[in-house]
Amino acid sequence: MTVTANEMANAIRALSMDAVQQANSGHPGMPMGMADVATVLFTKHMKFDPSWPEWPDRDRFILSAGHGSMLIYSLLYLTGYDNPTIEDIKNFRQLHQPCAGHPEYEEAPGIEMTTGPLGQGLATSIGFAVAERLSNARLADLSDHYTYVVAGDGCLMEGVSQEAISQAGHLKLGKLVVLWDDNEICIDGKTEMTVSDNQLMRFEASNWHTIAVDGHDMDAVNAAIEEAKNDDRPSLIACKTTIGYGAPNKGGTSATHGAPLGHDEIAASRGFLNWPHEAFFIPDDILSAWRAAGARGKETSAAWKVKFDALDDATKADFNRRLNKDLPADLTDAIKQYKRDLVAEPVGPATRKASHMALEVINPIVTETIGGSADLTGSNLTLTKDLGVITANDFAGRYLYYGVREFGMAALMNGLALHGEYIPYGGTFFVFTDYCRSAIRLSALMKQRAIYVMTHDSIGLGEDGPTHQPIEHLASLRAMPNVNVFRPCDAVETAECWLAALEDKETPSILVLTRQGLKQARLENNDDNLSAKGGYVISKASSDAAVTIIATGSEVEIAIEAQAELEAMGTATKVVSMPSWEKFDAQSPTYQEDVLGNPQVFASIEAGSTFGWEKYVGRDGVKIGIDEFGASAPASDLYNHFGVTKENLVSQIKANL
Ligand SMILES: Cc1ncc(C[n+]2csc(CCOP(=O)(O)OP(=O)(O)O)c2C)c(N)n1
Ligand SMILES: [Mg+2]
Repeated sequence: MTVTANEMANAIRALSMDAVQQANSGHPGMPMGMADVATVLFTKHMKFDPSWPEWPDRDRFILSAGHGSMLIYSLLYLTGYDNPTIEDIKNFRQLHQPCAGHPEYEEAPGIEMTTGPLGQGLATSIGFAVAERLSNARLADLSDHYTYVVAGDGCLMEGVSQEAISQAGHLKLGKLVVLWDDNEICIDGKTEMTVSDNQLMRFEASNWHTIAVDGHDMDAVNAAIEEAKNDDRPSLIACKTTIGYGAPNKGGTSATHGAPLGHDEIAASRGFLNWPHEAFFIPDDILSAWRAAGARGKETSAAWKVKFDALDDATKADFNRRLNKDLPADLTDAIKQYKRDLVAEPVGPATRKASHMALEVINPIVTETIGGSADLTGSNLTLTKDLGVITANDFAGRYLYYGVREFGMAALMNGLALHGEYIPYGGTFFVFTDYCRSAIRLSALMKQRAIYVMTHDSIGLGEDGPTHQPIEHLASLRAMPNVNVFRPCDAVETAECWLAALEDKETPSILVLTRQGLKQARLENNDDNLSAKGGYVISKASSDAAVTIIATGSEVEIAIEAQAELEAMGTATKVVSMPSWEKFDAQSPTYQEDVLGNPQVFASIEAGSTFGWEKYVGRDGVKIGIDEFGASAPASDLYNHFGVTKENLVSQIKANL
């Protein structure tokens, strides 16, 4: 007897309800409801090869409704990926096991990104779809794949979905297909309690193609996906489903959303679905049918490999270099030369301008950078000469105007990075990292090299006032694991921080840059990347230092002025520039002690929250900073008002000596 598509879908349902029951936690409703849609997608449309999960031209599958993780684990197991195994599925949600509560990037190939924060999978999928077009514009023969997304009601309610939908429609991302699990259920109950949007009209208003189908009618789903693939706009397929389909009593209710069905309901479901098999057992014929579906892509992937192998050696080497996240060999020397030039002829630009100058060196060499800004290009200074602009009709360029969509930008950047060949950087005002924050957190969690160019970094921006003046942002971002926060003090350090950010393959970086001009502090050449060490002595003491002042960014200048005054009074003082806490903390204890010394008084100065500086200056140290909101006034008045001055620094140090 031949296996039916229904039986194949029921294999997903059974694995999902059994794994959640065994873990005694998890979300059976979504995978049971979407099992039919997923079966059609994976047996008839998805282009993938479980024996070569990294195949660059594979279709990407993003489970934006990440709580339904058992859907993707079931699909990967059934279609024949090495991981997860059935044993892994039995260990769903256990310590050190790949089948984590929500899908986690790198836990198993086939999981293209970490999902769970609703809406963000959808927003990041836009980045995957843009990356596909970029690659297509560069090597047309080698990039021609779809990005499929499963999104729930929650994903569509999240604000970031609007930013993403709007940008995707504008860029005419025709190879993006979103399958919406239109089950009318969320956790608190029916969606009618909270939302009355006409979703199809919402998407249509943003230039999407939309279709509505019965998500349990596999022929209709198949036809809809076919139609979506052939439309040159991004497509939304509203799949009307029953959450927990197969559970005869709990199905259709939020009871199936996030809790085990219970033994009685599982037994009833086995009856309802005509699935008499014991837990975790998939009959051979059904498993074989799934494995055959998984093997569909083998020939296509082999044909792709033939095309790739036929490329010239230089093109192949460059492609592989990008995928390995290696940088072009000549970058380091170019930055060294640029630093020598700066030292030979010192300049005093704002560090945002210094970042632009560094990018003029970097972008012609590192041709995989994709720049952009959330409508602040002229302020963030992210656009360099040689970057063409990316538009709906031309993806040959390297600069994306993100519009005023900070969260969407950061999520999209993650998609560009995850796709494999690109290094995204994007700018906004530093104060609006708050808008990007959840996506920065995913960059860090997924170890993605996304570079955030955050300008207007303090009260130094002046008259725009407290809404635009970051205070707590440095401290709050330093608290986030696996993020480099770089706050360079001049053009030399800015170039060094850019290089360090690019070299860190598994860590996102935030470049925190000034609006106002800064005197060049680095006046002696050093070919080493001192900023990459996080902190170093930028101005030595005349003898054994009685005072160590640690400063970052715009306050290094003030620290050096204070040093001159203290030295003039006979107090040996050194200044440590510390552009990155994270990098400094990663150095050896000997290096750290050497830099900080053993003075009578430690002092820190930074135009932001003093929170955390006691780590370096101790509880009795001097901490100059700002622990309240800023104000609207010229920058120099603000520095005086908040006491971020040489005078205050010197007098507090003297009081502590
Ligand atoms: C940003 C965010 N907010 C809240 C949650 C918690 N949460 C997980 S699932 C869910 C409800 C989602 O409803 P829906 O997308 O319709 O999923 P379904 O119940 O249909 O499976 C919520 C609120 C989350 N994961 N992410
Ligand atoms: Mg729902």
